[in-house]
Amino acid sequence: MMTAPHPQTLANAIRFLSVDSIIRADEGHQGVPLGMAEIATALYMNHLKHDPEHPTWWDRDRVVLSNGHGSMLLYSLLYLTGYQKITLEQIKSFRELGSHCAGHPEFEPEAGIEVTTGQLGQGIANAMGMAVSEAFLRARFGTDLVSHYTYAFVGDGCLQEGVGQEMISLAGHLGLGRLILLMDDNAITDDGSTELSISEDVAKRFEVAGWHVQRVDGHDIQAVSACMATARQDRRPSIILARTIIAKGIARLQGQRGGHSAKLFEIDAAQMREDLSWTHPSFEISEEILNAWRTSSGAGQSARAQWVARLAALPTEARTEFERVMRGELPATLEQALDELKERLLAEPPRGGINLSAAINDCMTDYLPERIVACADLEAPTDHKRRLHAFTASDQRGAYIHCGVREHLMGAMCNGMAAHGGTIPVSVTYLAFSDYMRPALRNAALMKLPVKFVFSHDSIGIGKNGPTHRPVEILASLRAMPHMLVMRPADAVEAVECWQVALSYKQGPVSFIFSRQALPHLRSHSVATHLSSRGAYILIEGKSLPRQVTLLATGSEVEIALKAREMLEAKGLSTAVISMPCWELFDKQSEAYRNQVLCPGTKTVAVEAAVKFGWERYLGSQGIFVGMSDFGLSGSAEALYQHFGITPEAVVRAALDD
Ligand SMILES: Cc1ncc(C[n+]2csc(CCOP(=O)(O)OP(=O)(O)O)c2C)c(N)n1
Ligand SMILES: [Mg+2]
Repeated sequence: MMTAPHPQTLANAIRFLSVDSIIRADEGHQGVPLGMAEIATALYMNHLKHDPEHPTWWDRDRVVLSNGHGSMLLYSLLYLTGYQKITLEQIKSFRELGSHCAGHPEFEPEAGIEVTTGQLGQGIANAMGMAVSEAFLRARFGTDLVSHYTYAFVGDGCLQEGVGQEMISLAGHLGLGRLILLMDDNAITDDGSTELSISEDVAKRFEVAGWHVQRVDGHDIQAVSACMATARQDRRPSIILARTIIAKGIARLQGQRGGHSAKLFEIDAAQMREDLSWTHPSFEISEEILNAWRTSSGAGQSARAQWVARLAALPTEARTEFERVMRGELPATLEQALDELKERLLAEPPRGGINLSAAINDCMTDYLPERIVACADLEAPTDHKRRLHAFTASDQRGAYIHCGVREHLMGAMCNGMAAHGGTIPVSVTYLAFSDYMRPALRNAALMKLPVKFVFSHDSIGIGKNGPTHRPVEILASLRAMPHMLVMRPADAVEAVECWQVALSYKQGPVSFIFSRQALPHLRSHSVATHLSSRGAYILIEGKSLPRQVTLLATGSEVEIALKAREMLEAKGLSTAVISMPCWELFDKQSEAYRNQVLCPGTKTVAVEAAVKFGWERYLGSQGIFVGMSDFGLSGSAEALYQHFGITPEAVVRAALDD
């Protein structure tokens, strides 16, 4: 009979796997796996509810490695506990092209990687989003189906980032008691001692925000484990500041600046083997150690079996609805409800673009209870709350989160919600402030998460606020983002169509670019055909064929193009107007369709109240752009459109220009 290995031996297995992999890869960050080996052992051996054979089980605890540079910690744990995708071969190919064990963890739930990390600060904000989803789903479906914790490993760096403070503040305010941070409190970052750059008491920041704070020796497995048990019982979000020594185990580097990622050599590993009395060769984990790790998830496995039985015992209707929500399937009735909304909106006076989105969201409220709107203190001008209730510390059924003025956190939180599954996060703010959430936008695209980002006040038509509020270059920068759909609807019908496309788009995030000013009804004649799904289409063809002029426009400028067309037709020039709500979708259409729409060889003018960057691909060398080449100014929409020359007359002049 095998004797159970000492927990310290189990922790050392993480150390050796990590060091062997980093030496083999010739680079990596040993500081975290060596410093957090005991903390991770306490979590996985004694607390974590998971089933490596069913890595995407919905009611599993979530684990986020926010200090993503320490990726070998996570890969070691996934291999040791038996995640099928993380084999020893994968561990050996750490940092190689195509490996599941990439330099930093890359979102792959089937492999046990809950979220992409590497940009410090993102992970803990994602973790907070996961805790929001869990609380929201638990409030709706009950603890029989939803009852899990979110644990995040976090270092000094994540807590120096501004987004970290935004997270501390809002998670405390919302009372997310199932969120537990495990801090690698080693008082060292890349540059050396944290005294170089920070002097406040970090724990106090958590305390004043209403967190449950504990301090412990991070190398004492039992003590850390006891803190975790206490944290789980506390109703507040928790942080365990676990005092650690960076790179513990490598004599030459432990506690030193170089512990973070200084190059390791075979001699370091040999020395560590001697110091820790480790007799196994590289990459060899003895059967008894592996067995202890592999059986550690036994409690999780039986929890899952009981959960499966509870789910199966539910009345069919309740079970089907829970499964629909968790699979991310839309209710069958939604599409028709949105189709009917088009007619209703057309029967009403024109509204601002953002108010159209508000009406669409209000319609969703009756069909899509899993949709959660997060807004950064712009409820009145964006109007996406309506019948929704606030998600608060005392009532977590609410589907509207008052994020306060914390855009960065809002974006990253929405990413975490989407990665968790079971909710459809919608983030709402002005386009000008999207820069404050840019890392989150980029990570959503990188992970291909289906987050809906709604941006209002999209250009110079926004009332009299100054240039800080007038984005001109941001649209182009979002269009440069791989996997993201950027949609700028021109009227009510397009707005609904774009939302319909967005809701069923699962391959990445969608950014909606909505105007503040009213968008006239332009599509009354063709409501039945879903034209926006092709990205761009002929809104109106020239009166005689072949056409001579092609006008391209998006959003609020489609109206300008239509007025210009009237003037050009009056001069005898056959002119078509192309509405282009989504470039990414249009670029995927067949060449024949694109040629039919763009009619290469005709005089082409594009009009958009933003910079030209990117339009070259449709304009070729001969086409002309009417738009912005500088930041906006204060003044009314009418005055500014005149001032910057974004008018039907300017479009006509461009079309006539040889
Ligand atoms: C946003 C961001 N800025 C900078 C870096 C580069 N970087 C990676 S790890 C690190 C030091 C982080 O310190 P800490 O979290 O304490 O990790 P430790 O050195 O203790 O492992 C830095 C600056 C990064 N990954 N992300
Ligand atoms: Mg540190």
